[in-house]
Amino acid sequence: MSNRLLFLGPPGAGKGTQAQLLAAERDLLHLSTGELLRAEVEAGTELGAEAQAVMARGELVSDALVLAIVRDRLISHDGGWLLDGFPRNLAQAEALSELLEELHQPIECVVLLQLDDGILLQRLLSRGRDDDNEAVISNRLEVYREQTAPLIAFYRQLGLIREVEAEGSVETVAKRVVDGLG
Ligand code: B4P
Repeated sequence: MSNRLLFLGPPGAGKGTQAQLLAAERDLLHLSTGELLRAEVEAGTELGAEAQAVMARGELVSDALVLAIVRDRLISHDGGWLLDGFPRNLAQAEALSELLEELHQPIECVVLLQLDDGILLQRLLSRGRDDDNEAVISNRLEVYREQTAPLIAFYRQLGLIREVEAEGSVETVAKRVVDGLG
């Protein structure tokens, strides 16, 4: 059973939704960089102020900032984990590999959620978070294609990718995720 997992996929594919379910079922630490950044914004910290404007444009927050957050959480945690929305570019993926080598905790599986742009757009528009308007979503999709999608080849080459079709109900997708993990 895989206890060290990444969830990868475009914005709105349901990474957060599925990661939360699986983490609860397997008692894993669920680390969502998006959630952690939104919590910093909410708490009005200096870090949150820095992240807020970047997130509102649909761009990626600085690697150094996100890495510091993840590093802190992983170093102080004993047990399995599930990373959701991180890494989001090659620099983050390489930094994560170094950190995990240091911790002797290699990734066991990368779940890739795949979904058509049309459905992504519908899901995000109906969620209606601050960064869920059409212009910002289209920028987030572009950032995904340019910066995050290259991670698919990066992890495929390591034999870690499990592709999951993310269309259908939350329960249907959850079952596919579990089946994909074997
Ligand atoms: P995230 O918080 O990661 O959000 P997301 O990619 O937009 O959504 P996700 O795929 O998790 O979809 P969800 O389950 O919520 O990122 C937000 C921002 O934070 C980024 O743009 C960036 O600025 C910043 N950020 C985060 N991580 C970063 C990093 N590592 N480096 C730099 N910047 C970073 O689902 C979406 C909606 O669909 C929900 O309303 C949900 O209820 C619904 N849904 C889910 N599954 C469904 C299903 N099967 N059927 C119908 N609806 C479904």
